[in-house]
Amino acid sequence: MMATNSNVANKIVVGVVMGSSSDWDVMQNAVAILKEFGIGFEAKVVSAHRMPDEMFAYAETARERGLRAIIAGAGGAAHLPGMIAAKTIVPVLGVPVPSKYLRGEDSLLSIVQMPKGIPVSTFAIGEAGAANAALAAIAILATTDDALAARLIEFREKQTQVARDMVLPV
Ligand code: RP5
Repeated sequence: MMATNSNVANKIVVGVVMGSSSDWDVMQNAVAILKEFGIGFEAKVVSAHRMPDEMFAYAETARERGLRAIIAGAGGAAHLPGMIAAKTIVPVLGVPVPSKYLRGEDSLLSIVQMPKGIPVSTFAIGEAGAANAALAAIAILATTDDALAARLIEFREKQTQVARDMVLPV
């Protein structure tokens, strides 16, 4: 699905950041959706506690560099999405990455419980959350891009048809 007649293909409009390369197994599900829709994106490791200066620089320059949404995944004490959101008004979509000991419930609560004033849109733990964060970023872009909106509608219609065609073994 290429982004013809769309203004989102030729420039980087979505940032995908994660706290570690170990988050990639989950976060690649966001990247796969962005690629499917032909969205210009960048993906990189930006660790909140190991690279705090780079994290601030990334967030502070996001808007002027043309980012329209930032998908941020992290696990454990997952402060990356909230800290990025604190430094930019670009919408931040947080993905809780499953953790070793608490299965990502720590990540989810860390990301979702933002105090009033700095929002982080928070998605499901793991692969579904990463994919849905990308679809939400696309929905944001589609508010000002009719060609992209048409492709998102087509994507939904295909899903609907798959569900209609489901057959149970009874
Ligand atoms: C967080 O710590 C990362 O987002 C990752 O989910 C978790 C573990 O990181 P590694 O020890 O695998 O680098 O910062």
